[in-house]
Amino acid sequence: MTNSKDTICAIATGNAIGAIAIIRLSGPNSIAILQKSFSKDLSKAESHTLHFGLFKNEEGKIIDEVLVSVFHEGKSFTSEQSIEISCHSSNYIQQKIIESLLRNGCRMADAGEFTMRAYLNGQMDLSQAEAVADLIASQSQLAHEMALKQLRGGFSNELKELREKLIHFASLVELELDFAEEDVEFADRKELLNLVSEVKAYVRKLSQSFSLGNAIKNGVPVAFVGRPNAGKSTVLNALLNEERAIVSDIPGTTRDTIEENIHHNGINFRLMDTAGIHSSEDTIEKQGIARSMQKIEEATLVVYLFDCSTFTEEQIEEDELNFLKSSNYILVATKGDLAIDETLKNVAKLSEKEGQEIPFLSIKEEAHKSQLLDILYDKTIGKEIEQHSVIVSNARHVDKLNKAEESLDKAKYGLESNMSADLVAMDIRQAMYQIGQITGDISTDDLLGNIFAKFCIGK
Ligand SMILES: Nc1nc2c(ncn2[C@@H]2O[C@H](COP(=O)(O)OP(=O)(O)OP(=O)(O)O)[C@@H](O)[C@H]2O)c(=O)[nH]1
Ligand SMILES: [Mg+2]
Repeated sequence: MTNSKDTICAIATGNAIGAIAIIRLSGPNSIAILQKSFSKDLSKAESHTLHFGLFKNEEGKIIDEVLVSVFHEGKSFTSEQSIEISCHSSNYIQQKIIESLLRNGCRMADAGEFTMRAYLNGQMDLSQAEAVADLIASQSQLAHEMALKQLRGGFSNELKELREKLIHFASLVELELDFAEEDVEFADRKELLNLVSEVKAYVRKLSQSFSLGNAIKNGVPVAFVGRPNAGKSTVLNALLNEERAIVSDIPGTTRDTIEENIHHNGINFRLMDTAGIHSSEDTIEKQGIARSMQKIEEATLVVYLFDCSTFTEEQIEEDELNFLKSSNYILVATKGDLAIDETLKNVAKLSEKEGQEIPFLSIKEEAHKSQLLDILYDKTIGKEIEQHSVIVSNARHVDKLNKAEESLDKAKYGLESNMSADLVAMDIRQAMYQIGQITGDISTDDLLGNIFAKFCIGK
């Protein structure tokens, strides 16, 4: 566990190559330690001021011209006295500065220690601290918005309020236990039942948003599947605007799966082009087809593409039976430019039978690309995002929420069936314990160690 009396330092800008790098210090001796190497006097420097000067090693040799930011205790990210040194981003310079700082009394920060200190010093709760990591890792607009929302409070405040109310009632119920002989009821059972139901509903709403949160955070896997020559690779290339996959009129062109990311409506879609599925004796093709099957399982949405100019209903039925059955899939007709009246009729018939609209794609139509992406969005994110104003994206949180819900269920049952106060109180306490672990009102060294070890050094 961290000792906040130490002054810690680390490179905050990772291994990124850029014009400048930032080295961070936090702890009671930050200014004093830097002062030993810095050419300007910082003894009267006010908080949030910048100072340009020379960073020198112990022999007085100039290492770099740097810009130093000063933050006083109570006014920094960690709430401790802090310094940020902006230097030129040569690895050599960074290492030399770190060496001097270590020699002058700093120690290297552990992974996530700056954020852990911010949490321990009450600057943020635990779920907000975790949001710092999410914010840094965010790769798409919605992932960024979600992390930012959580960093600014998100569902923590509401959870805290509900937990406070539960604490109040749990203590009343426990008080009753002290007067067991007298058969008194301090906690109004009806009110308590309402509260337990309210908390349970909220907890459930949060945990149900997890699949959406996970999709926003980690991207949505979408598999393009179908028979050989259906036009799967052509569609992938068109969406990516590059000749990523080989396209040819020889059936069985794609042997391996190809995965690429594309952003649409703030979401990262992981597109997977797969080998055309049919019965094959070719060993390599067979392996490719096995991979296609695996991708079908991985995908949140499977896009089944069929050539509208050659398909038969029997073929599609067979494929639905063979490999689409347990997946969430949509049908898409390709080679729309080759469609004749009869094709249109056949697809319309199929569409009616399937109970879904079947869009036509053609490489000749630029507009089809964004139409397909809109469909992917609607079928995966679109409906759900309207239902969830708060979104959970952290697996640890959802685990605690599920456990809290279990205990609340028990408490609810206990209240409804007039069970003894001590049993009800125990279930409520258990729910509070789980909720408290999300916000960090309850934390153990192990829990914190686990969470912050996943951070990088310098965060
Ligand atoms: N006219 C027309 N031809 C298309 C269209 N899309 C694909 N094709 C042609 O159909 C053939 C097969 O396309 P691919 O994209 O390689 O098909 P695939 O589904 O990836 O095939 P496999 O990798 O063999 O499973 C190629 O000759 C493409 O040029 C389209 O919209 N219109
Ligand atoms: Mg292909």
